[in-house]
Amino acid sequence: MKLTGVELRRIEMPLVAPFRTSFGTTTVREVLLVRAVTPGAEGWGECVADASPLYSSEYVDGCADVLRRFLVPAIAARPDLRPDGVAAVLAPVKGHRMAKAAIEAAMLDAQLRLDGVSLAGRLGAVRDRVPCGVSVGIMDSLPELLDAVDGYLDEGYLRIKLKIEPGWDVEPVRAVRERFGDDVLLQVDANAAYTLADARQLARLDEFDLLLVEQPLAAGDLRRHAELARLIRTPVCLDESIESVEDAADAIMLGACSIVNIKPGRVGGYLEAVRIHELCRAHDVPVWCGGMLETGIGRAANVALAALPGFSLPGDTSGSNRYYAADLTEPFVLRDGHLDVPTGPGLGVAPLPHRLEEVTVDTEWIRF
Ligand code: OSB
Ligand code: MG
Repeated sequence: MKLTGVELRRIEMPLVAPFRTSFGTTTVREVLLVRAVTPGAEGWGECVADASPLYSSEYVDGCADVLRRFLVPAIAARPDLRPDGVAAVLAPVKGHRMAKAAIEAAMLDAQLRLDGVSLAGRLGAVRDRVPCGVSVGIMDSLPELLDAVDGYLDEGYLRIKLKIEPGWDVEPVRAVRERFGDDVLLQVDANAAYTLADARQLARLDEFDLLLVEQPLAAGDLRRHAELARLIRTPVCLDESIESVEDAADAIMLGACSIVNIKPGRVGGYLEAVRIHELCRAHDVPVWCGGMLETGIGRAANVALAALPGFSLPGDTSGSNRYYAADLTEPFVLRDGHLDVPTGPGLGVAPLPHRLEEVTVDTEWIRF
């Protein structure tokens, strides 16, 4: 494809409420957007890295730096490169998957707009709407948590995920079960806050019939996840541990997980995400689409991915209003617990120009 240049744009999006996990609290989402410009169309990619390297080693300034110095120049040197060749051209640069995913997504969006094809169609979607869950942060008290969950269930969310950490695990799960009953689809996410020495504490969650426990142990620790999976009844799901299709294959073989959270940014892009989906499907391992507090740009692509056949569990693909009073795009609105999959070319959505202006803090144009 003929790129005339790439824009790196920094925006700041205030969340409707602080989001607390075992690794930190986010109140303003600092997002790096990548815009790929061709003579006939432009495409957008949202980099999911956070401002600080706490969820993973990547962070916004680091992503902008590696894009500017290494990734964008490597792409500029290959004038006829198509989106499905991006990963191979960027492979000599080690790691930096979130940065790679963002430029690949922007090029995919531009190419698909030129071709008049939706991202959902390109990836192999089989549904026109996807069932949605919501990720509920750690709160200061149980009453606050119950209020938040009550509100989300009222809105129609089909599955609740509670963030947990040592000291905030069995009690919040028990409180939600007692108040809302056993029929609520409920799962927890520890973001690697436990060690294998906590196996007995994690086994106390067994009685609550959770769908899964997400990433209880450290990202690099597949072996201990496999041990833990034998010590508890709740199915283990991996998030941070899975950065590639090879990681997913290893985790499945070792018995380190029986469910996979697929986040396109974490694994280096939507095309790698599809490969992980295919591998898991071949092994009867359910997958679901994770989230990183995306704006409408990243959300549109996640919803397209979540419409693939192996995504058999509700994802962290919540409506725009769960995150932002005003989204960057036309808002995604929950209807009957589902979000519609965009049907237009590429992402099917684009930033609203006035909104984009309001939230932009920096832009940088790299001419090819
Ligand atoms: O671990 O899934 C996670 C948000 C930021 C970083 C990591 C995670 C999350 C979430 C929220 O759980 C998912 C979402 O609603 O976007
Ligand atoms: Mg997670």
